Amino acid sequence: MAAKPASRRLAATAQAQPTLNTGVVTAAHGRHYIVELADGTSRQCFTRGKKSDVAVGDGVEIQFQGEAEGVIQAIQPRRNLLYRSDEQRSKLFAANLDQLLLVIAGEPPFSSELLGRALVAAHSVDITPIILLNKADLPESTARAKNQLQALTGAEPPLTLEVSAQDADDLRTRLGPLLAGRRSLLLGQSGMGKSTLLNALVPDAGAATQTHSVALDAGRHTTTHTRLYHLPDNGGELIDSPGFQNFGLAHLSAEQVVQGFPAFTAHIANCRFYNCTHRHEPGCGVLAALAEGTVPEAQHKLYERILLENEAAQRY
Ligand SMILES: Nc1nc2c(ncn2[C@@H]2O[C@H](COP(=O)(O)OP(=O)(O)O)[C@@H](O)[C@H]2O)c(=O)[nH]1
Ligand SMILES: [Mg+2]
Ligand SMILES: [Zn+2]
Repeated sequence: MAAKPASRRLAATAQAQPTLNTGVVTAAHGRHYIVELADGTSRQCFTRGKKSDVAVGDGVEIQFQGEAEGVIQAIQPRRNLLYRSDEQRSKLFAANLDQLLLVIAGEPPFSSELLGRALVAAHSVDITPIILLNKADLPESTARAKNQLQALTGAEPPLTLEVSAQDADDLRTRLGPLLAGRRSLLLGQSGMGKSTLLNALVPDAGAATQTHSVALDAGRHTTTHTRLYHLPDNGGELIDSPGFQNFGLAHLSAEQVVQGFPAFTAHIANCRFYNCTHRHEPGCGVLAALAEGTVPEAQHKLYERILLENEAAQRY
């Protein structure tokens, strides 16, 4: 007869001293998250207060709340974080990435401005970009896209693969080895084919998307939030993200902006002044390379635009 209250007291004590569990954030929508634990189960989690700087890919410490929920108490130190900043507000793309898959296409035409900025964002935090020129089954628009791409990336482009999301077998054969054992983020404007690529590579992604959307109360068919998927057979992790229309880089220091343009690096050694900004200084190695055509004009113009924007932002 006395056993029942005693066991209840024990249970109460165990709940009063909750242990922290670690997991990885696999979806983010507002201040609602899905966190996957080491045993493969997932919990809906939230943060207390106004804190919303948790990104998909973050390692977090959570305190369980009941059977299926949890509170994010801490974010583990990040290897890297990819984000953009538009008018004082940051949008976190994802954390702890091994590579960035930038998806472009000829139809609708991709934006060189947005691709250029995404490349700068990746290089500035040392994340390797790979360009996926999708819809290669459309030869005319693909040829146009290749010319457009070459004007931006010049003589030393990032690894670029022409793919078609419609050919799932070919995709798995060619992309599989690049994705295995790595965490990759699919990034690009809407309409480029990110979700179609994801569905070709992760056959049950459609189902996973629905589960996530329902769990996050985000509506069934929205693609408004970032999600991490596991490729089959431990083939790596793939993160799908919503499209974007701006890619502000106001959070980058002038040094980071320079680091965002690897085509400049070799020429900076030739600059006469140690604090050369590569815009108007005499004896600038980057401007000399620009005049020779070694540094693409489109890149230098983008560099100047980003610096001007960041200088203007700092004045307010
Ligand atoms: N022809 C062709 N169409 C594609 C390909 N990949 C995607 N699409 C189409 O492009 C449109 C946008 O694709 P979606 O995956 O939603 O783009 P997202 O906004 O980047 O996720 C859809 O109508 C797709 O069917 C491709 O490789 N070839
Ligand atoms: Mg999509
Ligand atoms: Zn210079």
